[in-house]
Amino acid sequence: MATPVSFRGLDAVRLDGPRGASLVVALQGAQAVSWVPPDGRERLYLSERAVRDGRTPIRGGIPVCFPQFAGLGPLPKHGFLRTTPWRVVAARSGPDYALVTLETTDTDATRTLWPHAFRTELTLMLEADRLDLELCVTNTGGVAFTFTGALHTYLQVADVGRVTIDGLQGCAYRDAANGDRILDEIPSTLTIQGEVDRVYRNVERPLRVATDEGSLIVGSQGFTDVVLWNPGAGKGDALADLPPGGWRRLLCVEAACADTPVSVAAGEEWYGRQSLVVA
Ligand code: TA6
Repeated sequence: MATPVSFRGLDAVRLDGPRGASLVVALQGAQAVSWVPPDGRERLYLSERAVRDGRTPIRGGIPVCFPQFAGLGPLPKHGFLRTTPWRVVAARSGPDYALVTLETTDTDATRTLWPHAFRTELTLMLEADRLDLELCVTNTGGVAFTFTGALHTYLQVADVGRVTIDGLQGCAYRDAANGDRILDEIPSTLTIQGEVDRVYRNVERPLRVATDEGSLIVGSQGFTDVVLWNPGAGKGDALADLPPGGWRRLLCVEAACADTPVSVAAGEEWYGRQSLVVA
């Protein structure tokens, strides 16, 4: 059962899962804005300065970026789905799970920006210590299209400088904070010191994101890339929708198709998934 709620000023639905786990999903963008597993600790960062006007991107949670990742094309940054209203099309639960599916389709406004017919569905499945998000993109038109995109997950951390990330060894990355240089010298355990904005390519293993308070295993399927983003102090404090020092409390670990666009033939579907597991 997905219960309509107002969450910090956002129109949303709430899922109550096993052992007290909960999830809140804003209707704008089908954006998860709160995930609390049974231990009671919020795992998603949502800025207290996030704009809640129904049309500005919401800073935090899990934005759905489509059909363009970041500024990799002529569309608004990260595409238009994160500023689009979605609707709930299914919700159900059992003893071990609760799930909700939201959908949006092309409109006159989206076709003005991007001349394609599509349906996107996001299914969010909550288990006791696990959250899965599955994005399904259907080409409902008569010609193939390509897209880039991401599930732009903002994890909440006590101090980003104390986080370690394992699992990216061997993956080359494009360093967007460093002139888009392609680099491949990656230590087995990564830490975040200063601004980080990297697209790791062809990531096949799940990552372990460890904080002082515990770890998350972050996996994906369908998405080829993993993006790590933290704006650091300079850029973070310049963002109007982040509070001073807010950058310290977030780390984006994104399941993305950024550097290799996805092609979807007429009438076909594409699926991508990100899984977050409390470890
Ligand atoms: O995914 C990383 C990134 O593209 C960064 O370059 C950074 O700008 C971030 O997304 C947030 O973008 P936004 O448009 O939400 O400010």
